[in-house]
Amino acid sequence: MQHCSIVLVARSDVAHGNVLSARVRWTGSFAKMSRSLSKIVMEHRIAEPASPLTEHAPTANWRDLREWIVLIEQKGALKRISKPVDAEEELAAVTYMATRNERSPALLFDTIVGDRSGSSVLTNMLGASKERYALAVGLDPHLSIAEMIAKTRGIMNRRIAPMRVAKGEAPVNEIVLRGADIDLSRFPSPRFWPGDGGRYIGTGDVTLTVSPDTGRINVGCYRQMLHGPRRVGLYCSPGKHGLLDCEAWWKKGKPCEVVVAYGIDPVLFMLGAQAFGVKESEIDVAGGMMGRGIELTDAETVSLPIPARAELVIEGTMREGDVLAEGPLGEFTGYYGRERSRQPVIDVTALHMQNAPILTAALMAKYPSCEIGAYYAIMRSARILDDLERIGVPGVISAYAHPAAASGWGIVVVSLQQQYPGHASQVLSLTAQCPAAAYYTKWIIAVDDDVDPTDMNEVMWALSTRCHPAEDIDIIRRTWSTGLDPSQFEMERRPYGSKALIDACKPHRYLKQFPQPTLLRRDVYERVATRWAELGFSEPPPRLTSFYKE
Ligand SMILES: Cc1cc2nc3c(=O)[nH]c(=O)nc-3n(C[C@H](O)[C@H](O)[C@H](O)COP(=O)(O)O)c2cc1C
Ligand SMILES: [Mn+2]
Repeated sequence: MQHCSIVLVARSDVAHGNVLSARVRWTGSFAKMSRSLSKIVMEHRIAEPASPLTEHAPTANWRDLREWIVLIEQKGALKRISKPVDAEEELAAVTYMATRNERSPALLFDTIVGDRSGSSVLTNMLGASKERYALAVGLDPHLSIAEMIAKTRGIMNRRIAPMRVAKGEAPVNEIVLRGADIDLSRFPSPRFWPGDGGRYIGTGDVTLTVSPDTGRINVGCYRQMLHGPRRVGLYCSPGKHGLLDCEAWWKKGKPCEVVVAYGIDPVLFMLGAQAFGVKESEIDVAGGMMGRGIELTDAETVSLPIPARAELVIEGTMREGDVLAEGPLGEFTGYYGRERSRQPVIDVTALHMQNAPILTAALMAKYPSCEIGAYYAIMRSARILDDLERIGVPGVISAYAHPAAASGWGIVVVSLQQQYPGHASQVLSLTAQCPAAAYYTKWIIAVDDDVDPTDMNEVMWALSTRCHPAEDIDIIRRTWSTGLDPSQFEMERRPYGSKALIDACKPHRYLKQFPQPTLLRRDVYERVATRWAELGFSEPPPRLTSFYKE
C-alpha cells in the first residue's frame, strides 16, 4: 500500500508578483522504506528553505537527458559520431582530441565497438561550455561568466523537494531485470587512459545512499569500475558522504544499499559532484536548480528511490569486507590518481533502463578536456561568494575559480572595492579558508573592483602592475589539500597543502597617488559604440565599465 499527499508551500513577492520560494512537501513513502526511516526523511524535508529567490526564477525547459540533448542539438552544441568507436581508449582519445578546443560540442557516440546493449555514450556533456551549463539550468547562454555566477547563487539556494512517479510511468522502467538476467558486460564501459586500472562503467554517474541514522539520502558522483556481470567497484575517498553512509550501515552489521545511474541528466550529475552539508538534501538542491522537483520512483530490491527519467540504473548492496583491487584512473589534475587499492564492491541486484540507453561518461583530463569544467568553476565561485557574504565581509564584488586551474580547484581570484587599511588582506585570508574554497586551492589572488576576476587577461595585468611580490605575497601552511596533488613528496605529505595569498590590488597606502590606468573617455566610447556597425564591425562593441576620470 502506498499513499502520497503533496503540500505546496509558496511564498511570493507581492510587489513584483514573483514567486520567491516554492516548496513541495512530499509525504509519500517508498514501498520498502521502513516506517521509522520515512519519518526521519519527512522531518528532514520540512526544514526551512534556504534564502529565497529575489528575482525572476529561471526554470529548465527540459525534463531528462534526452530532452536536454534535443535542446543542445538545436543550438549546435552536440556532435553525433556514428562511425564505430572502441570503448578501449579510442572513445577517450576522440573526446580528448576534440576538446583540446574550448568550444567543442558535446559528443554523442552512437556506435560502440562490441556493444551488446544498443547503448550510445555521451561525453563532454558540459565540459568547458558555460552555454551548455546555462541550457541545463534555464539561464540565458549569452550571459557572461560573472553574470552566470551571480544567477547561480540564486538558483543554487532554492530548494524544491522531489516528485514521485508511479513505477509504471517511469521511463527508466522500460526494461527491468533482476539477478542472473543482468549482465553489465553487455554495456560499453570505457577505458579512458592507457594507465587506467580497468574499464569504468561509471564516471558521469550519480550514486544514491542513505544514512541509517538520519534517513538523509546522499547524491554523489563516484567512479565505478566494472569487475564482472553483476559486480562493480566503487571508489569513494575518505570523508565522502557515500562512504560515510556505507560505514554507518556496516557499523550496524548491515549491508549498505545503493542505487547508481550511469546515464543521467546534467543537473543531477552536477549536483552529485558538489559537496553539501549532511543535513542538506542534494535532491532538493537539484530540484531547486531545475526549478522543478526531481522525478523519483520506487526501486525493486532496495529502499532507496531511483531517478525516474534516468537512462540506466542499477540497484545493489555493498557488504563490509567485500573488496577488490580498483584503479588507478586518470584524474582531473591531468595525472593518474592514487595507486591501485582494494575498494568496496557493489553486488548488483536489479537493473532498470530505457531502450537504447544513453550512458554519460566523464573524461578526467587537463582543461579544457575535463568534464569538470565551466559548470564546476561557476558553482564553486557562487558558493565562495555565498560564504563570504555569510561571514559578512564588506566590499566583495566577485570571485572566480578558473577551470584551467585543475578544474577550478587551484586558483581563486576575488575582487573587492578597498574600503579600509587591511581590507584586501582580510578578504584574501577569508577567501582562502572559507568552506567552499579551503580544499586544495593554492593561489588566492585579490584584485580591485575594476578588474574582472573571470578575465584572466585582466588578472595578469593586475598581477603585473599592482602586485609587488616582496610585499604582497603571504603563505599559509599545513592547509586542507588532497593526495591527488602531485606537487609534494612523500605521498603522506600531500593532504597537507599550502596557500599563497597574493594581493594584486593597488596598494591601499598609495591609493590616491596610484597612477590612473589608460581608459577611454566615456562620451568618446559611447559615440564610437553607436557608430560601431557603421564603422564596419559585425560583432557588437565590447562592453566597457571603467572610464577616464578628469
Ligand atoms: C566525473 C567525476 C568523477 C568523480 N569521481 C570521484 C571518485 O571516484 N571518488 C570520489 O570520492 N569523488 C569523486 N568525485 C568527486 C565527488 O563527486 C565530489 O567530491 C562530491 O562532493 C561527492 O559527493 P558527497 O559530497 O556527497 O560525498 C568525482 C566527481 C566527478 C565530477
Ligand atoms: Mn553529499
